[in-house]
Amino acid sequence: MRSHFKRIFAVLLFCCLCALPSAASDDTSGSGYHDYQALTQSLKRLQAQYPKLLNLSSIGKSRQGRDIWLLRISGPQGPSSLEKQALLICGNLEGDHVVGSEVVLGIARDWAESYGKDENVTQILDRRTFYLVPRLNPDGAEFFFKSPRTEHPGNLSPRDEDYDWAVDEDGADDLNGDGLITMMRVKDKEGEWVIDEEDPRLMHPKKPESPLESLYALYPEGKDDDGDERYNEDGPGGFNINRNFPHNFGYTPKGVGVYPASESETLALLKFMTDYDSELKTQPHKNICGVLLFSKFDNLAAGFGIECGKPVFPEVPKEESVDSAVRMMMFGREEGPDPARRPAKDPQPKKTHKKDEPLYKEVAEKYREMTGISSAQSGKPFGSLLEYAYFQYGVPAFSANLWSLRSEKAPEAGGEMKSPGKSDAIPGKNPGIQQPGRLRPTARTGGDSEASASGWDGEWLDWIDKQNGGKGFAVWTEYDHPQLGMVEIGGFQPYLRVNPPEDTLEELSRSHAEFALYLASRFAEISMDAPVVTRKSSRLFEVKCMVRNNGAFPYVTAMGERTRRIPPILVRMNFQHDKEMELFGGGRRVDIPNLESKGEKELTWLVISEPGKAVDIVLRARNGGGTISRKAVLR
Ligand SMILES: [Ca+2]
Ligand SMILES: [Ca+2]
Ligand SMILES: [Ca+2]
Ligand SMILES: [Ca+2]
Repeated sequence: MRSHFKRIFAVLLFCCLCALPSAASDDTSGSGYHDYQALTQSLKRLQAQYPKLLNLSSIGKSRQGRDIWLLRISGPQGPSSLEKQALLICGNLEGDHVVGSEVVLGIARDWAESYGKDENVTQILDRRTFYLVPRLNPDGAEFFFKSPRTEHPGNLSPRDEDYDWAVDEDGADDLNGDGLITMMRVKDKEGEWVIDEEDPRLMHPKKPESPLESLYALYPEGKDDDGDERYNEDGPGGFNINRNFPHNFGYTPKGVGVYPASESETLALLKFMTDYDSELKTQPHKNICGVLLFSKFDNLAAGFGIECGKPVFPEVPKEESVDSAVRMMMFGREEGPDPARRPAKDPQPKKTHKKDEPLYKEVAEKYREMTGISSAQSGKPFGSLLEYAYFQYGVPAFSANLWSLRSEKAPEAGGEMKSPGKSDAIPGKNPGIQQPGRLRPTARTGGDSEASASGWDGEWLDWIDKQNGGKGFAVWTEYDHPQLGMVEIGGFQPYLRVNPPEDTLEELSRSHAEFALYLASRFAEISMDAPVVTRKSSRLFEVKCMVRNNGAFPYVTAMGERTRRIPPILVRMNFQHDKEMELFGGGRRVDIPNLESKGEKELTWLVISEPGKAVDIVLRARNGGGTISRKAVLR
């Protein structure tokens, strides 16, 4: 049967030769990855070059005092940037996901250069405001540019990750001096891993029949600095900002000093989204009608909608902490929770509201079409900005992970790609490297289930060998470890599986700039027709008015209706001569909580008045285009 299936294997859409994500702080080229200084320079230069279009400000400081930059982009035409409906775009929440900030920066550049030249860009920038936060976690991102290289998803708040009362006491060490923090494997009869028979670079979980002499233990590269028999269990920092938002937060009483928005970076963004300005007498950024993120989660190519993961605190119980570090190194992400630690009952919504599903589906389909990215790997989020933005802030929220192995159909022609995936080469249902007894987090859609359930490390090796000139895997080499004896050090190079080669960044930015424009153009557009007045008797007038949503999105998502954060569409009837006029039917103030796309609502009033007097009808739709006033003379 198997041979009848079309062969599926991992293909990277933007594959290029001999490329690795590499750090380039030189900004003159306009490409490559930017460290904090280079990013700051780039943003300032853009602002200086396009002062009418861009405004750069800092929404707060990171733990180490770096500015969290916000770039506001809006065309000078039309209403003020605070009145226009806005899309918030945010990247690099996870410290190691540097690609996110590069794409946000690339989008800003693209629009700045195209405004006034490209009609679509000009038109949408004149109608909308864009808030761009390229790097929400600037401290964590700096690790990408440091040697030795080690993936660091968190920020740099000092934390005791293993509850031994010492803080940041045991970080990784580059023992073999190759500038990379990789893995150590050591023969251990109590180990959980064996070397793959076909490809000795690969490790996979032991089987019941695996001989004891073949077993290995895996550790991240380093020494046990504090003698607690755990390796690199508590390095510098930090907390993953994309786990720190106040929805579906992974709270346990053990999380001393960590609570939703405990981190300054998280709080800076939340404040920006929700703050009240006493001078303006409003929440100035209430005009945010949608959120687009670049993070490790994906609900655009990997599926659609949002399904929350089970919240688990990033720390794990003592006995598991080495495993967890290994898991992070091998899989680049945290694993699912232990069922025993699951909270008993949780009132928070965890799934896309049924009524919002078509919206998510439509956007995801358009994303695939516009970017050419048709599948992605994604775990399920918890405590993420994606969840907060939709489940609490109430706006449509999307996240693209930009770079992961994708399971695509092999091209029919072009022999280069035609090698079988590793899943065929290794016997067993779940080949590759895996946490014993657990499946890797996989994409919910986009790829056949078998490929999704199999270990991806073999696929990554395949990519390295065939598409990346063999670069990206540090070959296992012997090392005499002071505590463990003879070990081998090797494994995937840090960041390889998180950030793409730098020559893909331009195309990623271009396609995502286009997608962001599309997304912003979908927002609700509330309009009000001219009122129709009918004289019912000598002093009785009927006033009718039609309110419409001409946009592609509803005024409020179904989730937004539930959270009630977004104010309803308000319609007020004002008399020009209060003393001589009286409202006989209808309300002085009418609230319209929601209007579907292409939806309409007719409002009717009955007014007792002398003929010739006038009424004003004022509509205010904060998330639908602002204020509209209509006058009607009663005759
Ligand atoms: Ca500690
Ligand atoms: Ca320790
Ligand atoms: Ca090393
Ligand atoms: Ca230790």
